[in-house]
Amino acid sequence: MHVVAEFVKSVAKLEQLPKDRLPEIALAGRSNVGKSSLINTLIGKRGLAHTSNTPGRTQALNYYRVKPQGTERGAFYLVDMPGYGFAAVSAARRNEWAQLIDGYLSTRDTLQGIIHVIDMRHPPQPLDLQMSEWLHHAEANFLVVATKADKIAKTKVPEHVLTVAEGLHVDTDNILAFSAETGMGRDEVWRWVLATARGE
Ligand SMILES: Nc1nc2c(ncn2[C@@H]2O[C@H](COP(=O)(O)OP(=O)(O)OP(=O)(O)O)[C@@H](O)[C@H]2O)c(=O)[nH]1
Ligand SMILES: [Mg+2]
Repeated sequence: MHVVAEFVKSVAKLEQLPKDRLPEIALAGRSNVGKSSLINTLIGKRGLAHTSNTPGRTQALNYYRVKPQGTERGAFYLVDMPGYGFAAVSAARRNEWAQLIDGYLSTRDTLQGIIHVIDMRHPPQPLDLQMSEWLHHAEANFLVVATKADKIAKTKVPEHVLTVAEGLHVDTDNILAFSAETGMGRDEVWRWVLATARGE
């Protein structure tokens, strides 16, 4: 898929959200799991979304406008969010992020879908389950992306995906194995993103 993508803006307060009503797909997940890397892999531009070894890199809702080329498909936004569960930022800052994310997820009417990103090396933790239960409760359209597949043996990937599914109480049909390093799962995530952006 050839797309043109650009960083549009960084939103720290709900009043700053774009008003053009393009469809949006947001990335949620624990800090450092690879949300920003997933955006870069999808777009095929390494430095587009800022990534880091240090958790807490993404500090606001970062808007990327994506326009598929050579088709009638319309533009949409990928929205990179700060990660949850990062202990090293101050309680006040954590609270600010939580309010921004909660407010965004529960009120944004142009939000078409949410990608819940999980590091497949580790079984889901309580905050991950909490996010998953929130998605179910809100009847949100979501996809779980279990990433960093390159960090474990290929033959073990299905086992890890199953552990993630059980830990999040989701069906394995709603999970894709992914790697920002090898590009594993990229096409499948793209298919979901494009269909979701069209409201399918
Ligand atoms: N091996 C491997 N490393 C990855 C993968 N995805 C991300 N990483 C690494 O994991 C670290 C965190 O990635 P980010 O994309 O910054 O994570 P994030 O979820 O955006 O983190 P916050 O913005 O802090 O919430 C970086 O060092 C990435 O290079 C992957 O699929 N495989
Ligand atoms: Mg990030």
